[in-house]
Amino acid sequence: MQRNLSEELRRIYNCSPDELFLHTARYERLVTLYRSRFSGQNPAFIVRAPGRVNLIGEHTDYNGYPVMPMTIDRDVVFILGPRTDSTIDTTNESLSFERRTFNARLPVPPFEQGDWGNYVKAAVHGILEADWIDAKKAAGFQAVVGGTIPESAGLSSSSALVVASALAFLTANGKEIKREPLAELLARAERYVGSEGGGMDQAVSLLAETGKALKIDFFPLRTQPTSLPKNLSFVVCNSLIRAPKSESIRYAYNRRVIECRLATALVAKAVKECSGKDLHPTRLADLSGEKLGLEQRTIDKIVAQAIGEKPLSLKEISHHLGETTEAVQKRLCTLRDGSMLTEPPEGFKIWNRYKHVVTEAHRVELAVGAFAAGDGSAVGDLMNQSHASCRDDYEISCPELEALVSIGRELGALGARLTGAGFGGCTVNAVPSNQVARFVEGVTAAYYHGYVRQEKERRFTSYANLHDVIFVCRATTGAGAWPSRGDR
Ligand code: NG1
Repeated sequence: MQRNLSEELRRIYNCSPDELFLHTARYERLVTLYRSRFSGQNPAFIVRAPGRVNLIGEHTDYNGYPVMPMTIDRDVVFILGPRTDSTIDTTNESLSFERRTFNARLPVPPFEQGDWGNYVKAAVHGILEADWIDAKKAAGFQAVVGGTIPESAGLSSSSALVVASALAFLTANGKEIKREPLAELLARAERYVGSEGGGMDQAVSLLAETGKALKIDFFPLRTQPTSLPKNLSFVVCNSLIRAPKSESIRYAYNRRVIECRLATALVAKAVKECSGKDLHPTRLADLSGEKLGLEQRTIDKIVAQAIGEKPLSLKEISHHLGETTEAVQKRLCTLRDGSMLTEPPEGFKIWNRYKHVVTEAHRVELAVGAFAAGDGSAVGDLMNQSHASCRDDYEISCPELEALVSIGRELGALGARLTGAGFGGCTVNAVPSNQVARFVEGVTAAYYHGYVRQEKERRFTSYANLHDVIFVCRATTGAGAWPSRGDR
């Protein structure tokens, strides 16, 4: 009995016997919790979805350009049983998340903004809307949910919750869906919570392979497992600045999505005026040098000449596009919930966002080569360039991330950069494996025991265990579901 669970976990985490012991104890604790919260019943299934760290390719996914993340050994786990009615009843291991119950029937109205239950609803709503499960007959499920991915830290805890919820709902209904279409559906489904995210997180959580990074291309989704350079480790350091996608950060994230949409329209117009090509792009990658049969440099020059490098007001953008401001707002600035993104007072920074996306996409392609060649120092250089572009052109860094990146480089990281959406969250550092212990010690002294204690007026999140804020990434398998019968 015990062997079944441990064997499954050994396959997933590919870890030492000591760590396996801890993983097994965690799952057993969740199973016990299930029994105590659901009047002694035994669970039928276990579902697990990992978080991720993005190595390179930031804010490229929603533009149709590639990314290169890897999973981490932190995840969301559901211990569940199907129900005979349509109720979905989820209770969290952590008491800071209240129990959430709803009906697996359309429509699925959201809980209040920011509620954790909305990520469960996002998955269920997406699957029902796609008609993958008959909305009139869908069975609900009851589950205990446990998570070890730091929240609001750019490590994709929200998407792991969406992926796990989807697998729980599908499993409870005896339904299997291929990974690629599921990842594509869940990328759209997660927008239910109000941010206009891309598809990286759901794809890597579902399609990752043990010990490998995953190069992901979009529209259509394609993945390529990529070996990591030998003797190179990736260390995540949490800045302890929370970056939740609510309020100001959601605006900042959505603003960049809209700036890229505006850039797409402006670039298409500029290329048309120059070459006569009538283009109907959906996203920036539809206008890449490769797609247009032109040198990227040529396109960049056309764009710079046509729109300039300064921020543009909505009025100026409308003028370039030959449309009224109302028409541009409606066509390009409308968010999923139907609201309009308000114009930033300093204007839309079209050129800078465009420049970041195009150069970052190129860096991902170069990184594929550097990974294949096992060239750690080339990987590090590309990560450093990526960080500079994220900071200067995409403007998603903050003083704490800057401090942490500098500390990382001073302590021997070949590359150090912010990872994920930015505005706080984590850095990822490429460190020679034989220097990891020294690196972790150094960052702990300089950042967690130094910077964080000195900068008292900043709002750092507290932590119980240093291993949760600075750790080496270990790529686990992608998400999965399995029967828990043998684990009773
Ligand atoms: P995180 O770091 O999980 O907030 C977000 C988006 C990704 C991607 C990155 C930036 C969601 C669910 N995820 O990730 O798709 O755009 O930012 O590269 O919105």
